[in-house]
Amino acid sequence: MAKTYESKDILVLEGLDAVRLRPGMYIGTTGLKGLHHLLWEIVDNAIDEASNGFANKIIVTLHKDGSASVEDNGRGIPVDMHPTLKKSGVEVVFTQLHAGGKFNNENYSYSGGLHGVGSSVVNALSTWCQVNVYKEGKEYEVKFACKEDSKGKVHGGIALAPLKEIGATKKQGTLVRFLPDCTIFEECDFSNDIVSKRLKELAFLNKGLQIEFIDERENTQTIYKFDGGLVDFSKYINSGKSTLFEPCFYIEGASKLVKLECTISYTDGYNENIFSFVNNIPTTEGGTHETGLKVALTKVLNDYARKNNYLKEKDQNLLGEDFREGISAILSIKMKTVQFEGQTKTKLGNPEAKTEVEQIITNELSKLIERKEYEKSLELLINKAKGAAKAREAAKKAKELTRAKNSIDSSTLVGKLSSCTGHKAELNELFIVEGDSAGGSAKQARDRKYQAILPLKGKPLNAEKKRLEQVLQNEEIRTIISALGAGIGDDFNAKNLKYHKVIILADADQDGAHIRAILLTFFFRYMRELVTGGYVYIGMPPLYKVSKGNFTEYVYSDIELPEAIERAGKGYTIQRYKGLGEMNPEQLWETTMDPNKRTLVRVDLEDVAEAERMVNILMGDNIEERKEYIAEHANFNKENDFDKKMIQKKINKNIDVM
Ligand code: TSJ
Repeated sequence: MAKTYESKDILVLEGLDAVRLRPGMYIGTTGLKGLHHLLWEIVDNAIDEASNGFANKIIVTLHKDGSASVEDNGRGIPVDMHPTLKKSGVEVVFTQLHAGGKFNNENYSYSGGLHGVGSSVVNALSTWCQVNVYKEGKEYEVKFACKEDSKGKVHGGIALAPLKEIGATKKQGTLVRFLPDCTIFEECDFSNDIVSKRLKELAFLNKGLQIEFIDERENTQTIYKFDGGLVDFSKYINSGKSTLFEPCFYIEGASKLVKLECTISYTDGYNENIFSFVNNIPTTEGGTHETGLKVALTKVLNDYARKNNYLKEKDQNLLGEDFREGISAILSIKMKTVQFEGQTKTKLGNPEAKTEVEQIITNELSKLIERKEYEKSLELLINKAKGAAKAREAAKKAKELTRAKNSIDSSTLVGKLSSCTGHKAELNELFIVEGDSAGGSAKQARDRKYQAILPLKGKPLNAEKKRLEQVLQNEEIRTIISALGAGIGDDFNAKNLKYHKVIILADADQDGAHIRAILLTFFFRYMRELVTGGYVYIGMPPLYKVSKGNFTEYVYSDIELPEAIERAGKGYTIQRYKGLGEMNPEQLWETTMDPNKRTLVRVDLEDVAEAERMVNILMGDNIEERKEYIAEHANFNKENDFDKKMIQKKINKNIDVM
């Protein structure tokens, strides 16, 4: 009797053999991602039950034996007999592969895990799988496992016995537990990090749904439940940033084809952050639904701006990009048949999604912004967009300006530059010098044939935080761009460089380090080839002069001082330089500018990384981190990490002495 059941089943299960034969076709990869796919498939089914209003609680457990289980408090998978297949609904769900070639249709993405692959696929790829259904006072159970046939071939997902009623229960719902087959997956351990992140995201996307995550391996239990849904998600995403206004805009709506939820908020930054989802799946590459949102947003806000006199009759409409500066939006839509496209199949392709989303958001947002409580928010928003438009215009002008030919001679910007007389770029050096007084000394000291001097007044602006447009508006920066003559951004061309050595000369203190870091960050962001091509150098001014009689030695770091003193012997004197400005032109020439004596450290990409870290801390948003950094470094006037590295390079003779 048992034998008949088994053989008949193996016949039916040929479909599941196909899954084991080519798992990649069904779950994309057999790596860590594929492994988690199995779990998401089961979780998705429970989420569906909740979305349909039949469950409000899901428990996901990672067990010590490597298995995972998912339980919901829904209606329970149907247990009655399937009329033609002659088995219970539960068995059908776990043994019948989805018909219709869902996963080999080109229009569908089977890879990348964009939608359910069917619980039968999970079953096929598991060593064992157990399902318990709690329904109408009764508990049912069925177990599946891998089995070897008479020819020694292994089949997966075989029911060890038909679904059985095993007792009475007060519970209601479905529990599925499975152990992924380690002979199929390269990686067999579920990641607490991946699972908790996704479950939290799902809880945000499904307002009010309680998702409990238990990791028995680590003895942890977390409950995710967000009654604010996307609004809570938005707060979470924006935490740590300052927002332009509170609360965010929240839109909910539906059409025949699409159900939609959306939040729109703004930070005081300049980045565009739109997070979108289709059927709870992140669409990182965007797609038609995002386009719909953008079109609607631009239209509604332009209309509002005009109606409320933020835009005068003569003014042009603001552009979409203006309204998206600093935006932080979340769009979640649900629709039946979805087409995913793009490199990672995370881009929605359905054309109707654009028109539907555009329509719903246009209608709902228009209504929303008429409410008095949003008046102030909209004023801030529109003024920000107008600022973006202004910057956009300015950028255009600045770009034209830097593109202008012969800018090095004709531009008034280079007024402060003392250029050199020689015309061989390979030999020419541009010294960017901190402070007018040091700049003055450098001008007197230099060899005017091939050395040009550009004094920097204050700290040039932080290139990391601002928009390109703002960077370009900074006078110091524009002077540098003009002086180098090689353009900026995409237009940069090292062939046009007027100087093949760009030497940053700043004091060996905290301010000097800051200037070095800012300039390096700027070069790296906007003239990358200048750094990668090895054109940028750091000049090393001495910290001390040790002398006795006609013995003189310049010392460049505290570490090297004792040795120099020893060399000088009894009766030495030490002069400590507090800055470049303290040196007379001769000394400056001798110590930092004379190619025969000076030390130049060529900047490499590691230096840039360190510089960026420093700039981020010093000019970033994290006040605590900045305080810590300053307390640690500035108060004692010690070298910072960046300068330490430079000095180490010099000591290691890992330098280019020119
Ligand atoms: F798919 C699955 F088996 F992996 C799975 C399904 C896993 C988990 C954890 C939960 C579920 C699931 C399925 N939860 N709830 C349901 N509901 C149904 O399958 C169901 C129940 C009743 C009716 C009905 O029309 O009465 C219809 C359905 C689809």
